[in-house]
Amino acid sequence: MRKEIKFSSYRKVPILLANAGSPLQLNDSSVIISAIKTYLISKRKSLEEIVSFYPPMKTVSEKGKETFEYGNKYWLMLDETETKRVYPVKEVRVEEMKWRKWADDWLVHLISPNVYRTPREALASFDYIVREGKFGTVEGFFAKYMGAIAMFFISKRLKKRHHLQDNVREDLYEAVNEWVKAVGKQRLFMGGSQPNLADLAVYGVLRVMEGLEAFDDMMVNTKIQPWYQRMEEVVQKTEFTI
Ligand SMILES: N[C@@H](CCC(=O)N[C@@H](CS)C(=O)NCC(=O)O)C(=O)O
Repeated sequence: MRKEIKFSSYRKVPILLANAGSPLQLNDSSVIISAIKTYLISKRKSLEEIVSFYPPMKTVSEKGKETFEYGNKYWLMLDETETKRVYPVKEVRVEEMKWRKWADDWLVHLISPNVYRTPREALASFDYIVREGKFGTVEGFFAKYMGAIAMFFISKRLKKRHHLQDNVREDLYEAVNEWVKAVGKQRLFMGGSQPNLADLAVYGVLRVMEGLEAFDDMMVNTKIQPWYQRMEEVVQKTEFTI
C-alpha cells in the first residue's frame, strides 16, 4: 500500500531494503535482480558497491512528473573470470539481456489490459488482490469495487498507450509464443538446463496472472505450458545454480 512506502522518494514497488552494514534501498525489479545475482556470483564485492553501478537517473516531465530509470540494469557486474564462468559465450549474455528488456518493455504491459479486460475480469482480479492483501472488511469491499472500476478504465488507456490490438489476448498469445520460439526445442530453458535471468523475468510476469481467466486462456491457446511447468518446478525447489 502507498502508506507502506511513505519512507521512500521512489514511489513504486518492488523496493528491496537490505541490511548491508548501513541500510540500503534497491529500487526496480530488474536492478534488484541484477544486483542480487552479481552479489551471489561475486562475493568479494559489497552490496553497497554493486548498487553504485546502477545509478538512478531522474527525469521530470513538462507536467512535473518524476520518473526514474536505472543505468546498466540488465548488466551483471562481473570480472573476466566470473563472466567466463557464467557466460561461456558472449551471445548467451546478449540474448539474456535482450529478453529481460523485452519482458520489461513489452510483456509486462500486456498484464493490465488482459486482467482488467472486462468488468467481470476486473472484479475477479480485484477480488484476488483484496484476498491476498492486507485489507480490513470495509476497506477491502471498497478497494474491490472502486479498484475494479478504476482499473477497467485505466487498462483501456494503457491498451492505447502501448498500442495493443483490439483483442488484447492476441498480443498476449503472440508474445508468449514468440518467447517459446526463442527458447526453442533444443533446451529446457533459455538458460539451458537451468533458467537464466530472462526465464526468471518472463516467469515473473506471467505468474502474476495465475488464477485469472487471462492465464487460463493463455495456457489453452499458446505453447507456453511445458516451459511454464518446468519453471514452476525449478522455482519451487528454490535450487538455483549460480
Ligand atoms: N520498472 C519497474 C516498474 C515498477 C512499477 O511500475 N510498479 C507498479 C506496481 S507493479 C507500481 O508501483 N505502480 C505505482 C505507481 O506507478 O505509482 C520495476 O520493474 O520494478
